[in-house]
Amino acid sequence: MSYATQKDGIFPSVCSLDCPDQCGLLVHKKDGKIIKIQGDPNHPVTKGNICNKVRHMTERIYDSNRLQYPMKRVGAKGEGKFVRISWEEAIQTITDKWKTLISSDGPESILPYSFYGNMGLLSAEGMDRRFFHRLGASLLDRSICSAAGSVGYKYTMGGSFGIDPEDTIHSKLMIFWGINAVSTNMHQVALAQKARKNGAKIVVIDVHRNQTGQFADWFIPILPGTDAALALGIMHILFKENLVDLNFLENYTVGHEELRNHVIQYDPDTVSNITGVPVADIYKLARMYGTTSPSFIRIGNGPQHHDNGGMCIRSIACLPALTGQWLVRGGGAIKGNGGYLAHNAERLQRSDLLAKKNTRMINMNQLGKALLELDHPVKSLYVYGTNPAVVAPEGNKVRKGLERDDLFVVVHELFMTETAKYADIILPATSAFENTDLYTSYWHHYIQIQEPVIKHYGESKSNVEVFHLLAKGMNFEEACLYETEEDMIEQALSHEQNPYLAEINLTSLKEKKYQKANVTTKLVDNLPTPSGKIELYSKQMERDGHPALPTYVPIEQDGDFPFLFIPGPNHNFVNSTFSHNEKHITLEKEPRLFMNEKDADSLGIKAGEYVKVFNSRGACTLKASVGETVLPGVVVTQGLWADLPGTNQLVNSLTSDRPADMGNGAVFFSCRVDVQKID
Ligand SMILES: Nc1nc2c(c(=O)[nH]1)N[C@H]1C(S)=C(S)[C@@H](COP(=O)(O)OP(=O)(O)OC[C@H]3O[C@@H](n4cnc5c(=O)[nH]c(N)nc54)[C@H](O)[C@@H]3O)O[C@H]1N2
Ligand SMILES: Nc1nc2c(c(=O)[nH]1)N[C@H]1C(S)=C(S)[C@@H](COP(=O)(O)OP(=O)(O)OC[C@H]3O[C@@H](n4cnc5c(=O)[nH]c(N)nc54)[C@H](O)[C@@H]3O)O[C@H]1N2
Ligand code: SF4
Ligand SMILES: [Mo]
Repeated sequence: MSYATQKDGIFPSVCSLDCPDQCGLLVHKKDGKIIKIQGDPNHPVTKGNICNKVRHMTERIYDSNRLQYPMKRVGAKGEGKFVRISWEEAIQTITDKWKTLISSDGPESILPYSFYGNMGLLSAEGMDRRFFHRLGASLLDRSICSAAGSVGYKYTMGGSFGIDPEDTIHSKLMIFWGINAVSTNMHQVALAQKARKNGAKIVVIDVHRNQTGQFADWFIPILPGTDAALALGIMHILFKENLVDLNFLENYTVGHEELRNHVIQYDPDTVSNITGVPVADIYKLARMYGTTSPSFIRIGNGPQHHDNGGMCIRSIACLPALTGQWLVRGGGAIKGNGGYLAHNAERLQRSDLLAKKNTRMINMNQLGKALLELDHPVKSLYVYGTNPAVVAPEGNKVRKGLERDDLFVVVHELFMTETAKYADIILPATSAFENTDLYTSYWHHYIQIQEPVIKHYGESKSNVEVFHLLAKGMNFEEACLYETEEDMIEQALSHEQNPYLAEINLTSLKEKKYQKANVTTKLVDNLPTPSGKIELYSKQMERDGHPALPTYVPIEQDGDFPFLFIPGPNHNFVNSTFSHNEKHITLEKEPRLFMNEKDADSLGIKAGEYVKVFNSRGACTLKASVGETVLPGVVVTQGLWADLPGTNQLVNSLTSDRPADMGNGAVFFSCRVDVQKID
């Protein structure tokens, strides 16, 4: 009997959220309903601990506001007025419209728009890709999250490969660099606590003294967008004071002599002026880094959401090589670890179905532009696993685009999100607990299978199920569009190019639930860079129009507004997920604007007062929190809040859609604003 049909018991599951920790879960059921969710005590990384968000996940699964059946719009776009329809009518309406559009405007007038609201490979990048490849729809460049940093890291290290986080308990120095790990990677913090018991020092480099800053032994505040300069300043001192591992540099890197000469210009005075970090602290940090082993850097997403984000991560990623840390257990860095668990994307996504179709690529960070400014306009948008009206930059432009009368919008969702309110047709989505799917972490080394633990909620359907129906409605005949979840998992796991997956298949996963990538080689013996070595000097970067050596490039001026605005994630939501759930809203209370006392004083703003935050793109209203958690000239807010009645808190009204230096990444944290007291 499947887990879903059993009324009572405890069943294995996986957290589907976009979070590096990807926990193994145990789901407790009574009378067919989930009554409790706990961390799997046997999972080697989860170790029985999960975050508060998911401990309260049952409140979301059974939230009375959850969407239960398909609906069609009866009010104006954005108004949120819908009536119930059948699945037959929904699929018929969508496929009729798409057939008409394909003959009048071509298939590229249809744009799928998705992200990782559910990290399951089948849900997020499986049957959807097959379907839209077959259709010949516009392609989406999914660049909103870590694109710039991933490209930057790849120039140095060849791909998404760092160390095994389980080894970091051996580290003696752990640097959390631009990551709010207490909120966003709690199991790395648990490992840090173990390391600290063994004598490790914890350093946090951030623009905001948030919960992770408070956890640090030493918190180093830095000005936004200047981290590459700090990394280069550390290199300057390491070379000058002979704290580098020449043996390692000779054997495992290219370009260390060029780098040594290049970093002469980044002396501590210069770097201090750029970063706001005092000269003495730059020396202290560099000497600590140069003399402590094993040292580990957990590179976060913050520093790469900037104009210079790719180069910044590329620069930080050079550091462990200078001190030879990649050969020490517990030494090195993690930016991402997705490379170890790379699956067979060709077989899963079937890009061959796209073969002779002449389509185009649209950057998801420029959705507003794509909806308003293209010569050959997008006529239909199919949204799943993301909430662009809240999370995408230039929010006002996005919402204006969504208002277009001639745009046919379908949204597949669990909740009436801000985006769903603009839909012509809304389709109800299952939660991940209702599906079969395959999960690979981008931080730890485990791969996990999810089998349904509860039945479908109302008439909801999974992404895979909806694409089966859409394929049928479009009269597509390819067998791969109708394959089962288990077929797809087998195909994703049969990947001769990835030896680390050798022992892992559908049967073994069904039996064991999670398995570790079988990493048998030393990372630096096996780097997928052009030279096979760590590229301190990168010819590829030169060919791509970047400086070949790590370099500090200032962020753009972005108007005359006095403050740099950092709108990052919060503790109790995951992006905008949970922003519609009462329990999580109560835990988080309301969005605040953290500002320095000096700035607040000069504007006459007192803690607890509401302020207007604005620039040429938009405005929002936030509650001021005054203190020393940010440097003067910097303001920080947390969370992607819903557009709740009586509020004005869509922070992406203020962010720009200009692309970062690499990977078409987003520049959420490189934008300027002004702040005004509200009388
Ligand atoms: N609770 C919770 N967990 C989450 C999420 C969530 O929304 N909430 N989101 C998930 C997702 S999709 C992602 S990508 C990750 C992101 O999680 P993280 O990797 O932690 O990234 P951010 O929180 O975006 O930014 C990290 C930190 O960078 C700081 N920062 C901003 N600019 C700079 C800078 O120029 N230099 C330095 N040194 N620091 C800077 C911010 O103040 C913040 O503390 O978290 C995932 N987990
Ligand atoms: N200002 C600012 N903006 C940001 C960021 C920031 O730090 N600051 N962070 C950026 C980052 S790093 C990211 S990754 C993005 C994330 O942004 P999004 O990808 O939009 O993430 P969520 O807001 O969590 O929205 C995911 C949606 O998917 C839905 N969903 C969940 N499971 C399923 C499913 O199985 N099927 C379907 N059809 N739907 C499902 C959920 O209900 C939810 O509404 O936001 C970006 N935007
Ligand atoms: S959100 Fe992250 S920490 Fe919380 S249960 Fe899911 S994977 Fe674990
Ligand atoms: Mo993300």
